[in-house]
Amino acid sequence: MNTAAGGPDAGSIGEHEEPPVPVDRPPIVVAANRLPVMRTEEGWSPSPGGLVRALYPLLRATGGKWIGWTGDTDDAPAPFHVDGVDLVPVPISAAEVELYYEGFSNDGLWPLYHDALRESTYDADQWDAYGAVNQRFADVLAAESPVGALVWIHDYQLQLVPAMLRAQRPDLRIGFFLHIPFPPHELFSRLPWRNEVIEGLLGCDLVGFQRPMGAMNFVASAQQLLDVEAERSDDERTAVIDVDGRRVHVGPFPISIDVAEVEEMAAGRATRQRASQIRARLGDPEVILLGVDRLDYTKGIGLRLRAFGRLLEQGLLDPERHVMVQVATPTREAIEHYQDERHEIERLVGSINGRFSRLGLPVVHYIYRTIPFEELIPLYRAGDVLLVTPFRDGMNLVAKEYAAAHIDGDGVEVLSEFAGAADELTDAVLVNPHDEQALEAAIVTAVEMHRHERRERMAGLRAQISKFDLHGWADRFLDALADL
Ligand code: GDG
Repeated sequence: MNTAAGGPDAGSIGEHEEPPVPVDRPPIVVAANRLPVMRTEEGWSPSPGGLVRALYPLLRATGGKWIGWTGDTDDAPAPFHVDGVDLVPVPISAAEVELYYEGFSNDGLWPLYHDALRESTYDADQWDAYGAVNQRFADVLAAESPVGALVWIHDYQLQLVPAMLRAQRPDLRIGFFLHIPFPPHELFSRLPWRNEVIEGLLGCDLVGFQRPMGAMNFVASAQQLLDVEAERSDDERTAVIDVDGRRVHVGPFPISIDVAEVEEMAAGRATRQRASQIRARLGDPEVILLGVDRLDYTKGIGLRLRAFGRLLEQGLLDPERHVMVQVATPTREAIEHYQDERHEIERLVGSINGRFSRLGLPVVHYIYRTIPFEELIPLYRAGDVLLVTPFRDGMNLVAKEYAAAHIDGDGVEVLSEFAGAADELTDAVLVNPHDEQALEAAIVTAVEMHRHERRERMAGLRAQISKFDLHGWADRFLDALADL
């Protein structure tokens, strides 16, 4: 997961009322690249992030564990407890961070799984390190998982773990969830180690994806590469694959956010005051257009900046009435594609501001920092139009957080069809961001939308996210795994 799949937000586990955990659940063991803790001056403290908050109560109540890397390469502490949960560190060396994490995972798999938006590096040494780290995770899981446990492995860094674990512990029920898209076979088949990755995932009992399309892409690749039998459901959303007399279930499990938590934060008086203060600081514009993303080339930040610049140029937006705020959180800064993307975005911000800003009043406010979650919520509230324009995105939690924060019932989202969130958030202004004119038109539609329509659409977005929140997502996956 990236930034704990819920972002580097703040707050500690246990502050909110925890949903009841079914008492008859077997122990749950989670494996993810990162452990859900950060080192502070007082010792380890739970990392902020929605996923952690959703899973922690389940682990605590079932006597479960979390297995992952601490983020430090210089030591691997013995297992420890935080907030009543056992945490088991997996050591990763500095050389492995370069090869397994920055290399194979983030410079090989990440671009390939996102429509091959950048060229992937396929390097045998990186692949070997990926295999070695995956084997280490599998060994730790095999040693640490109680008999009959449900093991839930997360994301593209750990795709070989399921088969490696099954080889040692056939008694376990093994589930895997991919937070990013699974590409169509034509792209996936570029991967020199494509068969090994599919074989790794087929070690599962249950493989979950964000969208039905990802699930079906995976099934198609498994059939083409390994000649396995698969039975698809009539609606083509789920399938069962036969592997060595075992049945591997495949389906969509779209992730969500902790809606109640975001609403609670958004409802405070301090948030309201801060939102008005932000608006005043921006020069009291009529419309604040907002983007919040990791600075990743998949997120389409440049696309929306260019569209904003063109609309100013054509006079369809007015720098005195419309301003843009773009929060771009630093990420994977050691990788060249990310350095290039940052330069391009900063060049665009500079050129739009040079052209359209007034003294003391930039037209694009660009923040290249991670800001605290308590600061992000008033920004969401202040934002009149949210721009979510990825070329490809597993889900996009920002699109859901924005709707949850808009307890005032107002606000519009422009949302790329290529984000997983587009399957559910059909009340957003959906757009193909590759189409320059369509993107401009979508922004204008959102900016000019009548209040009545804005409120209607926001009600639709809010109803949708309340139906399926993060706790429901975790329950649905674990129930499906437990029932197999
Ligand atoms: C992967 C998939 C999928 C962002 N900037 C700041 C900040 N954030 C938080 C947001 C949100 C999270 O980070 C980003 O959510 P995304 O959905 O865009 O996630 P990715 O990092 O790309 O992660 C994605 C996700 O996994 C979950 O399955 O949705 O498709 O790529 O929560 O709030 N948080 C704070 N400061 C920031 O500056 N505090």
